[in-house]
Amino acid sequence: MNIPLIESGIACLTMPGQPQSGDRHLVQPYSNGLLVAVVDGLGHGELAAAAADLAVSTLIKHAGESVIALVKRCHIALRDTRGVVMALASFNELDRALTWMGIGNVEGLVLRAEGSPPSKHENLLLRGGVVGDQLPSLSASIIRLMQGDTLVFTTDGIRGDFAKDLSSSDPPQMMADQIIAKYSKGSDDALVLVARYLK
Ligand SMILES: [Mn+2]
Repeated sequence: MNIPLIESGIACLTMPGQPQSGDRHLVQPYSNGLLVAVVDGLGHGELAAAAADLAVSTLIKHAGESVIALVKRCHIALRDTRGVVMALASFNELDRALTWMGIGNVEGLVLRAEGSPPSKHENLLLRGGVVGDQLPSLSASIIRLMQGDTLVFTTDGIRGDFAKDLSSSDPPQMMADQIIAKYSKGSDDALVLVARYLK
């Protein structure tokens, strides 16, 4: 039987008083890999959501390209919008590796499957900027993956200290639900994406 590349979990909250969230996520397979991302449209409500939707559709269309190429494509596509911040990760099955990068106010880590609690983790390299407005110089990092390693991406509606609570033995959806329940600020849209490498 064909084992999927990842098991994912997603949880989100809309800022109180707003008709819709400006936070989006995507999980998009491509040949020999899979792209995941969280996108936060600047501000709140409809215009934020429109910018985030355009970023997501651009990423889906070109999912197999490098994360640097993807950010550049989004930057061009989003010029007439408010812009977004985003975290991107591309799982490459042939290399058993993850290439990732973050632009602006997002958080990301990979929780290692091995080792006794507290599990070790690697932090996403973040650069300041806004996709669609002001891009930093782009550089991605690559890390090798072991079966059970778990990627966590959050938007800035989640407090940054969630890492201390994570257990790599919890199912991804449970992890996402627990992070949003315990660490959402309540003053912004919030989104958590968890992706566990299964191969
Ligand atoms: Mn936000």
